[in-house]
Amino acid sequence: MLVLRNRSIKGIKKIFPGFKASEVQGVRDIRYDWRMRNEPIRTMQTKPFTDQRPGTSGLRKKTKVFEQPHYVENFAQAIFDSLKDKSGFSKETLAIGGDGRYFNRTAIQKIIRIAAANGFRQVLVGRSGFLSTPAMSALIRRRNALGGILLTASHNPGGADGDFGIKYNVRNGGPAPEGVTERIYEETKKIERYLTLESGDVNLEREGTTVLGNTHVTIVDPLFDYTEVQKGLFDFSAMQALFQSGFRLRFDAMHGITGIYARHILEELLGAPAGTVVRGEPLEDFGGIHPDPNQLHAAGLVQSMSMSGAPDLGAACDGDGDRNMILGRNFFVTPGDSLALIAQHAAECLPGYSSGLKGAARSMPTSTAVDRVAAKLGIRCHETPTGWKFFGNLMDAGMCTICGEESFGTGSDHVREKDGLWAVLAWLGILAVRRTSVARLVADHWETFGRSYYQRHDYERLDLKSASEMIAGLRETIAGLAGTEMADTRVLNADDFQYTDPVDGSISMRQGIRIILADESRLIGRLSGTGTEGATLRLYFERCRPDGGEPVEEMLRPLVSAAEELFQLKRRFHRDTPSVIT
Ligand code: VG1
Ligand code: CO
Repeated sequence: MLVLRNRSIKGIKKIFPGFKASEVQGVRDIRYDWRMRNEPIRTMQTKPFTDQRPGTSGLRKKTKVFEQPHYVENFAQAIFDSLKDKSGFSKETLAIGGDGRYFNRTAIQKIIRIAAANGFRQVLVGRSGFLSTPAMSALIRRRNALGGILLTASHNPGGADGDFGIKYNVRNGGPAPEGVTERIYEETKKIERYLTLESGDVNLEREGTTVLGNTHVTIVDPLFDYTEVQKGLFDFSAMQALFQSGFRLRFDAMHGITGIYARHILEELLGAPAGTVVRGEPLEDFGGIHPDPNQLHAAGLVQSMSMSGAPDLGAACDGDGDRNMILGRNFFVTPGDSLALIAQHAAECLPGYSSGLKGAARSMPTSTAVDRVAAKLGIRCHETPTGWKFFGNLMDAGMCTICGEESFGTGSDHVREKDGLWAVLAWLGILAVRRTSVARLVADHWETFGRSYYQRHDYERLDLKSASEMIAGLRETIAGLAGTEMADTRVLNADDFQYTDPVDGSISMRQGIRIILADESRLIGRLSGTGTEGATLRLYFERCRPDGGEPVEEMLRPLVSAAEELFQLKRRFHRDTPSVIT
């Protein structure tokens, strides 16, 4: 083992001519371990698994499925096989990390060996195998990596009996688009061998470089690149002043990966009092909860925001740190309103956006609140299918700065993933300038733009076959609904949403049953692409009104009854209440 301490980059280059400065960015001690450099490459025989088609966001299954021999290896090799052109990977960097859930470290060690055997020049791994999804995106972009492999099933529960997942992100830092995931799937169906090394494990706990075959495996600080990106967007001193003035935040990391980022940025850099971040240690099973930041799974936070003496702002993030929930005192901000409000105030309150927004975007089921803000700002608002991968092209082409989804996803073109902590920083930045309450800010927004009364109802663990048949049946008949009476008004248009990407012309069909009513209300139904048990039906309800003070349930009741009739959930599935309402 060779340890180079506090050397200048120039000094190291003299010793190792192939050395690249990006390898040690944010690293204090530059350590090199050469012991595994002569490991021979092994070709392992394998057989295809038939179930490795990625869904809305990567390959997600029960952990037990991933623990089968060769399962992770096949998928990793299939990713590399799908990417390989003649030049191979000898000039390329691959990033690896995950949300700290059970099986993360095992999967990471396997993937490191396969990446090394496939000839990557460099592999970057977050210390302890940690990288949040947005931090992965930042790392890929800043270190010019070919792509990144994320070990996470996001907001799904973890542990030996929970879920595991693998997502592949491409060079722009974003989730692989459908063309890429389909190519990976094709490779998984015909795979016969994978390449690996018989080396021991790389020490993931210590920053530094292990030379494995021809590959430099560098353990990096998972916080460094991400934090640098956030510093460039927000006025940290204004936020420090906000905390100094007595402003209080409660941030629930739900034992996911965001805890390490939130403690560093909120408590260490912005001076929020210790204890601001709760459930901050990443745990392999998230302490037994669903790390999903909504009113049901983060009920404790919701409750603490409704007690007397509650903090000014409440926030939570999911397992891999790309989702966020925003709460005021006794006040829930819908993800659609949060997106609209950030877009509304960004240029005036957040330095990274002071030159204005190039455009906005939302997924189809997301509320139209941001559309109204975009119209006022004179920018376009794009409507994409569900899944962050659809925003990447728009951002790369400079057509969109801020985007979001109703599923607690908000983000901007600073990376190519949704970014939970970014949304919290955006709210802090806005509140630091506006100096008012969350509830007041939202009420002002409704006064100016009107309100989208909005809810999503999820029906989980439905029989997969009948749910698929139901959607297929509706697809056939849906167009006939146009002109009929529904929910005290008339159906203006009913279809199965189809999207043509304005940048590359690719077409995505069958993206959700959509009914638009004459009063601009919307009723949408689609099957989830991230579940691991049976089918999950998601029903989305939106009703726009110029005033904001009505109870949501009452406002949406006619739409909910119309959906019950249309989807016949009672008759088909014997369900009369949803599993989760958000
Ligand atoms: C869900 C959400 C979608 C989100 C996706 C990944 O997909 O609806 O908006 O992009 O999860 O989020 P589906 O197909 O189950 O509706 V995450 O935080 O799991 O990366
Ligand atoms: Co997530």
